[in-house]
Amino acid sequence: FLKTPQTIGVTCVPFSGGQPKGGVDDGPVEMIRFGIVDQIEGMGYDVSISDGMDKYRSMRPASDPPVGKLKNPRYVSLAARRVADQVRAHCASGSLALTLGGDHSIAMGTLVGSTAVYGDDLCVLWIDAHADINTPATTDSGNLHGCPLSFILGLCDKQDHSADDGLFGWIKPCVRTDSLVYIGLRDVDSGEKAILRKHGIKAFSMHDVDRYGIGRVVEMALDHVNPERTRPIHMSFDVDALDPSVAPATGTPVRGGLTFREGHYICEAVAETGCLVALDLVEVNPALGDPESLRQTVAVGCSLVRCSLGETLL
Ligand code: EXY
Ligand code: MN
Ligand code: MN
Ligand code: MN
Repeated sequence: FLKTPQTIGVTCVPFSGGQPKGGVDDGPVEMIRFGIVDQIEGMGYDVSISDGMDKYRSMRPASDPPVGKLKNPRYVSLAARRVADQVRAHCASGSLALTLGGDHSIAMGTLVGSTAVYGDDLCVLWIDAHADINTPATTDSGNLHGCPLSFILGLCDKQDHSADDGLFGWIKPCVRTDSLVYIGLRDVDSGEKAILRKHGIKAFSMHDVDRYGIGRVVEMALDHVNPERTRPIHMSFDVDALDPSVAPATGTPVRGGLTFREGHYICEAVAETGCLVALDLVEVNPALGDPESLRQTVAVGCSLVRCSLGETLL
């Protein structure tokens, strides 16, 4: 694959169906309003933007009763499928696919899209307070933003989520468990811990960040999934990986998170590999908190994106 693409393909996904709080669907428009597109162009990239971002809202089915415990299953499936098409198109044209969420359930789509082009050469960095690997059987909340990885890795029982004539049947397992690594975890459900253990999935929690420092953690994470730094990287960055003092406007904040610098360091180190082909920035919820919390969270989201695309301090 071509290292460091010169074109960025942006997909805005105003979607909140993977969790119960309104407002996360306004994440993309706030980041656009803050100037993320101009900022990226200012760095010398060509930017193309997927059309029809308004369509995501109007895709909500009139009736969408739960399937098992899963909430809004049809809406999540429809939206993620559209995300997959848009991300696939950007990757296929050689662009780096930048997806602005929206809640993290949309990563079902971004990963189907990126792996459709890069296959299982692709590796995944998941930066999050949460593991987002509940299956339809293990989820307590039924919120699909806590589940995207179980679909992508193929860990769900077929009956669980295909009950309603294969609602998520379009998601074929497309990432191997040893091609995924986490950084930032600190709120993992017991069922998720069992899944991580069973499949030997590599995860660096905040405990590891405390012990080794972020520099070593990122190096170890990359060594695990990308030892030669030759595999394309998809980074899915949930803004709640950051400490709530840094990114307060998000739906499921958990204290004890990454500092401002630790978050940015991850992005800078990934940019240095030259291997980034897809980036998700999700869970910015402008409706939560006061105007200053909103401004701070949107600003940090935009600066994480810029650093991932190569902005440096000097
Ligand atoms: N593990 C919890 C659940 O499944 O409901 C919380 C998930 C929060 C997911 C956020 C987006 O990263
Ligand atoms: Mn997440
Ligand atoms: Mn999270
Ligand atoms: Mn499945």
